[in-house]
Amino acid sequence: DNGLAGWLRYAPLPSSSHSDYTRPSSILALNSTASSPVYVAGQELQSGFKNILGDHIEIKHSGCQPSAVVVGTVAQYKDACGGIDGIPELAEDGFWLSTKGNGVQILGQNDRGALYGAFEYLSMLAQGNFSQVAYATNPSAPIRWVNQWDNMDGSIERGYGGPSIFFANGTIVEDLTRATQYARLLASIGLNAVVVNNVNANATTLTPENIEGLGRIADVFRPYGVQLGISLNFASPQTLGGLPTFDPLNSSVIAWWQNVTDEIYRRIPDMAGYLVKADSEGEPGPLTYNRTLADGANLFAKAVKNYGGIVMFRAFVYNQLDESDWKADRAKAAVQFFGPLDGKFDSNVVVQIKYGPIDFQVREPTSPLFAHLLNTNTAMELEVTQEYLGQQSHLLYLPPLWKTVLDFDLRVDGKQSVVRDIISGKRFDRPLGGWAAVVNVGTNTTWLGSHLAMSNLYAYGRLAWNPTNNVESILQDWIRLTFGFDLNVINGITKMSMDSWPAYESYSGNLGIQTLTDILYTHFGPNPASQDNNGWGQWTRADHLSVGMDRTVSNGTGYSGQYPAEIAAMYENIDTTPDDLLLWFHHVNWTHRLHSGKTVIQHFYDAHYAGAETAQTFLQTWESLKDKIDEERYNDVLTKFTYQSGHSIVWRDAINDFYWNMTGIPDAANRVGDH
Ligand code: GCW
Repeated sequence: DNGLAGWLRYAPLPSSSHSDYTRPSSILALNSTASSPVYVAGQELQSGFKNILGDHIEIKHSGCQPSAVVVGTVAQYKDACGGIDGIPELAEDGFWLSTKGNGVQILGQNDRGALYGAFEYLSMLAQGNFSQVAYATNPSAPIRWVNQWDNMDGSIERGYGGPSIFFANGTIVEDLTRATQYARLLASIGLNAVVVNNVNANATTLTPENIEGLGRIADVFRPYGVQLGISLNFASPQTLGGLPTFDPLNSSVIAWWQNVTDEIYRRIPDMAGYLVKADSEGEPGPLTYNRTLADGANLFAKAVKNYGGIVMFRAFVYNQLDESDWKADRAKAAVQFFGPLDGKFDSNVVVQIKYGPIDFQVREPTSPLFAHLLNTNTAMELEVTQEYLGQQSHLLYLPPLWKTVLDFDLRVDGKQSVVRDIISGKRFDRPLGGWAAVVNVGTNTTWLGSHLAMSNLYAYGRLAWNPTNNVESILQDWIRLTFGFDLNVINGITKMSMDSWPAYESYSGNLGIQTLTDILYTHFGPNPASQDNNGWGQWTRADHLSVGMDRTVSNGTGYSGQYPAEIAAMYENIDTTPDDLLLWFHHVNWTHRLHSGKTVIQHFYDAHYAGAETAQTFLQTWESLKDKIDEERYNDVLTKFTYQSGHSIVWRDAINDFYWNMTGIPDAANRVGDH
């Protein structure tokens, strides 16, 4: 099936493109244990050579041949072949790749790093790149995780690629073939752990039978260097364990968690750690007992500490609010809850923070919490699954959106404080830190529900490895690996993908008003009325005269004051607030003029027409690629673009009509309203 392999297709290269390459004498994989990543790397290289180049190359596990492709750890290489010059000190999971001279050396700092190096080399071959390289590369941060929101019954919260590859009927599925294939895909882009169950966790995940099942998942992940993580339900000691309480400071509760943790590590000695959503959206947590969120996190941190485990504790904590209070603001919640706890978390706790202060919207300012946790490990949470962003029915290449946050300089203490350097641990000198993305693949053979959506997963891994990577060149690597070398295909998919986020933003929510999807149920399709008059705090405060959330200190919710001084000053002042976040920070008349010179309302009208028009071009571009892409994938994607071209017009008209009805302000181009 064309989707299952994702970007690991190893499609044959035309023989003209490799006429002067010399085939290696053998593959030397310096570990003969079948479950080791180095062994897997050897197999992977063999299959790559066979499929990409048509060469059958023998695998060996001992000896040392200069003309071989050698894969192993630096230490294994020293034992087998003696020393090697010029390799700098590698960080955990890093690798050295040299194709100079007659052989190839792929040497990892650890087993997993060696496998990453093999995949990088194979990616070069698959793209017809035979250049001579010699370099060391290290990941930006140790934590490069995937979160799956899979429920034990096999459904997936906000999953658009079918039911779970891990769970069905309350337990772990027998056949873990897809879990194995998933681990392979993740390893190929340097990701090192998967939290397999939903953050809205079911306590029954921890029954002895299910721990055994999780152990089987960990067993199929392990050869790929992928660790398993588990989401916890905070009330488990009570609901599963039968204790009268789940107070995190109660000794029987502490003992209960330690006991479960010991059981898990008996079966899964390399379990990565726990992910916890507590006191959020109805989930239980320490606040029930007047304990702090840090008390809650540290409970688990202590339980996993001796096993080298870590606790990802989510900062997504907020309360329902009353819109009649002008100063009420959900965007302030994370800093209010977590700011005062800085320094109170154990060293193996990482606070996992969504990129923006609300919830994966089409545009948000950087979460100010990244500027408040100077003595706490942090990670950024992204969404590959396109919850509010079209649910895989709309093309949306996400990395340009992610970059607005990753590259943002928060200017903590007046010094350069780029978010990617905060989560890597560099800026505040933290030992841990990194990345989590909600991915939500399912049993659909496209994984995410759409072939083109896989560029987001691919790019997530590449950015977690190196967030300074160029998002367009990452995309083009993915296109070549997935669809081949035809220039029309590469240029067409590149253009559509790079246009996709601006287009979606244009025909959904503009100027930082948020996405304007239905927020009450589906998170899909236009429903601007759903934003206000409820407690969710995703308000637009729109009426016939004015729109936007006043988040200034001087007259609004005070949210802008949560940023370090220079950033706070920029957002506090309407003149220095960028247009694309105007309505996030300011409440203005619909006739307010943007920096662009347009009024707010006219910008809405125009953007919706322009965005929907761009979406029409996607369908045309795709149709122009008809003979250059296999029928199965061509037709599958065609269906998506046909849908999107129509739905973008639904969006356009729904939003424009809604605000025209509200304001009565005519469209200068006369398209909107009763004609
Ligand atoms: O955006 C919301 C989603 C919920 C999700 C929650 C969270 C898992 O709509 O489905 O719950 O965020 O991130 O916890």
